[in-house]
Amino acid sequence: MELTEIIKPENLVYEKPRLMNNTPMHYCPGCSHGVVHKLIAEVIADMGMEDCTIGVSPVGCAVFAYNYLDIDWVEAAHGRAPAVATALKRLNKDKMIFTYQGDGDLAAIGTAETIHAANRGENIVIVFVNNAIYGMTGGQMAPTTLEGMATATCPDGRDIALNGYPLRIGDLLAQLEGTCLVTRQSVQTAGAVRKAKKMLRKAFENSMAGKGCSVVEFVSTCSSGWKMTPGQSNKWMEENMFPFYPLGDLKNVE
Ligand SMILES: Cc1ncc(C[n+]2csc(CCOP(=O)(O)OP(=O)(O)O)c2C)c(N)n1
Ligand SMILES: [Mg+2]
Repeated sequence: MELTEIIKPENLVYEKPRLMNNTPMHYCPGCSHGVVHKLIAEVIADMGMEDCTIGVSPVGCAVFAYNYLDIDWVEAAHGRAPAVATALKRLNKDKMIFTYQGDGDLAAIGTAETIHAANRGENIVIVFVNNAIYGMTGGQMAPTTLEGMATATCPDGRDIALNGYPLRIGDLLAQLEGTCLVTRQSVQTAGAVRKAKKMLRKAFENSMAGKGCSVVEFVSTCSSGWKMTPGQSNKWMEENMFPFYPLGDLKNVE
């Protein structure tokens, strides 16, 4: 768009995505989930796929995702979303299918489902919100919790000797032949949101082009679980999460 077009008043209006309804969100201030929901709503609408997309919602803080976005949804048991999505996509090849999962869901309880769906090259999108913690249940340690990071179940910080190393499951998924795109994004700045949206769209396009499994990881905050203000969380994420979970594409097969 030309600059003269961009600055026209009608193009400067910030609107709520059409697919987001008026149900008040239950997310805490500063939580990344709401922004990720917004991006999904925008991408689906931009692609004109609102009537043929099915989301698979998780157990975790995003359990009510189906209340906020007016598309079709199936609720999966904790960790089982990629298995449910596999069936949905195989039976409905013309539909766009995605899972929406937290790190406890994707990298702990559903590790097997995640790895095997990705390795089978299922034509689905896996949206992975990595806040390094079990948010919904009170901030317990997850496989993704950083070394030294305090949680409800490791108040003195994650101890590698006792709890093992944090898991970069995105890197692991990128090694599998069934994945065509594994990208790590974030939504803490306007620039990050724009980049993330671009990659999310690519993931959805891949799934309709039958290229295999696409994974979009969002390095995220959990102000309540981390016991920080939203501002502090963003800063902490940039200083601590990004060095261990660097943003960018881990795999992007054209
Ligand atoms: C099989 C199973 N194990 C454990 C639980 C309890 N449980 C519900 S949500 C949750 C943690 C969710 O954490 P995560 O997936 O990281 O999502 P977040 O809330 O952080 O977004 C757990 C352990 C469950 N519902 N089912
Ligand atoms: Mg989590």
